[in-house]
Amino acid sequence: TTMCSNKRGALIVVEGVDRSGKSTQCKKLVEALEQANFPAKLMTFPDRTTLTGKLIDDYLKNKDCKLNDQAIHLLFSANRWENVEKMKSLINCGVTLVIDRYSYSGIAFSAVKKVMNLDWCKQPENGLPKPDLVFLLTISLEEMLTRPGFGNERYENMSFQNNVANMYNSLCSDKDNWVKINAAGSIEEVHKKLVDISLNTIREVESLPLKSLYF
Ligand code: Z5A
Ligand code: MG
Repeated sequence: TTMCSNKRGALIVVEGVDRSGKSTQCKKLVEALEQANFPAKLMTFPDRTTLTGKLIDDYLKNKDCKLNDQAIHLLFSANRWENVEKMKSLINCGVTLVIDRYSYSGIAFSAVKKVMNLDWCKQPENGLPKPDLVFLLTISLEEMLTRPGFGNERYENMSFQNNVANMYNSLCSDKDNWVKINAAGSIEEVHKKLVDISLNTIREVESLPLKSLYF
């Protein structure tokens, strides 16, 4: 039998364009929370290890992949839905989940294609666990260019990333659980901000029920 804490963990999401430092920060945040005696776990979307994740990985790496824009959008969403039970049971057992990309990536990356409208893109995300806190790591395109790691995957080009940055900004406006962080600072500077804000949120939500995302 697993012992379950009576306090729930928080659902914390980190979003931002390519090379804004999401993966670097998520990893450091989990380590810092654990050190502060708050159980924490890293999750990443897309989760390339699952059935849908393998299709997504193939789509991102293989520019000839024949999945159309609607189908890949729904696969990215399904990839989150596949993980819902796991997410909920961890959170309800007191584990804070730090998630590298979530529904907002799903919406932003698909909506900028202009093939499906914004509302259509939001629908499959309705009902997923709602983040208690969303960090939006902001970085200028010039700064982004100075960082290593611009790869050959689909979407890894400047104009697409610029449109995604604008879409994130419109998703972020008037949302009280979003915090914009200037990610041009050093890794440690950004990290310190994320830890402080996360600890506040973890304490704030520990006795509150986990909500569902609704657009
Ligand atoms: N996608 C989608 O379409 N729909 C969805 O539903 C989801 C995703 C979930 C794959 O995502 C693609 O899937 C992505 C969106 C789409 N397409 N794009 N772009 P991914 O997360 O697997 O890949 P990624 O976004 O390209 O992430 P990334 O390149 O891994 O970026 P990052 O995680 O934000 O950055 P990082 O790896 O932490 O850092 C990049 C480099 O910068 C690295 O060398 C660091 O050491 C350095 N770095 C980090 N922070 C700093 C600071 N503060 N100063 C200096 N240097 C730094
Ligand atoms: Mg990453």
